[in-house]
Amino acid sequence: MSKKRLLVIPLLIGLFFTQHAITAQQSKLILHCADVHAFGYPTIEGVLYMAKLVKARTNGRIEIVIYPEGSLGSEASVVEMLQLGALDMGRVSVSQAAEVNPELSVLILPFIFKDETHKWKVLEGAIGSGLLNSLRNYDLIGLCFQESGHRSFYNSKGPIYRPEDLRGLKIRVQPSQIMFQLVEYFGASPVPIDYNDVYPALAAGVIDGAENNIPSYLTSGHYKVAGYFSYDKHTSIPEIVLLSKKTWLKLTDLDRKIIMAAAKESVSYQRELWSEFEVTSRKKLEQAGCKFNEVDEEAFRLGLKKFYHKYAKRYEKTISQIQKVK
Ligand code: BDP
Repeated sequence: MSKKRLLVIPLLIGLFFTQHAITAQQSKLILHCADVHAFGYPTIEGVLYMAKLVKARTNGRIEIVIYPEGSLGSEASVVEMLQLGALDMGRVSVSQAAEVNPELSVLILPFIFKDETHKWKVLEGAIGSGLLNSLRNYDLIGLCFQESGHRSFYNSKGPIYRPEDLRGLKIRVQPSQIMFQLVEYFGASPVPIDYNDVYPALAAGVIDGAENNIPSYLTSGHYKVAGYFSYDKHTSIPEIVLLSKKTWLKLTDLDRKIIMAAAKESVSYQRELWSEFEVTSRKKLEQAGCKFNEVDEEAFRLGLKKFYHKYAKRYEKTISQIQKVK
């Protein structure tokens, strides 16, 4: 072998390994994901479950890193960052995704679902997947829905039994058009505030109450400053896990399939976790001295036809499809 060849071969081998190392490094991907809740809350735990599946199925090549407790900003700004491609993933309330794609508003409407079984038939059936897909037109990829129970009113003044009892109360709402209209329709004064700013507003008496599910009422600490929880269950807004379309377009077909499948598989785990968390949260709240009361549900449902007529007429077709799901 000539001297020249002897030099070239190790050079080529060296080049091969450097190239290989660069490619391996390049294909390592970290997906940054935002959530307003803390670790341990079922939304985050659902995404962590998904992350574990993705990591295992890509041999550690794709990792999902979560930024909890609203550290990346409000849910509205998270959705905007996802649309711009400044963030890869976010878990938000459907009400915030509906702000960019109003078609999702059907999932927010009061008493739209008969019960949890009906809700999940809708979410995991043609209507739910149609709504997830519709987000592509808004630069978002809908990966899956998550459970979030029912939302009810709570406040610092006293128990609510009928909508009339809400009159004169300043109630925080999510920055969402439908939620604003709904709470106003029930007779309260709606005040849109970002989730992580609600506690100080309640503590300072700027607002009298808010509305949310039992786990959020506990983990946000709102119960400490608004001790009356009235179980009216006026909406059952699901959570949603979103990916930026800009990130999606950079993925290979195989990676897209892995991520989609992991998201879908994480749902039953998240739902189970949710049921347990809801029960333990209520126990803790009762021990802390919170006053829970049942309401006159008929009084809350009464007149909703008018609400649907006034604010949801454009979704009539989907609403009737939802009602037909058995
Ligand atoms: C919680 C949802 C969270 C919302 C929050 C809110 O998990 O995504 O941001 O309600 O009311 O139940 O803003």
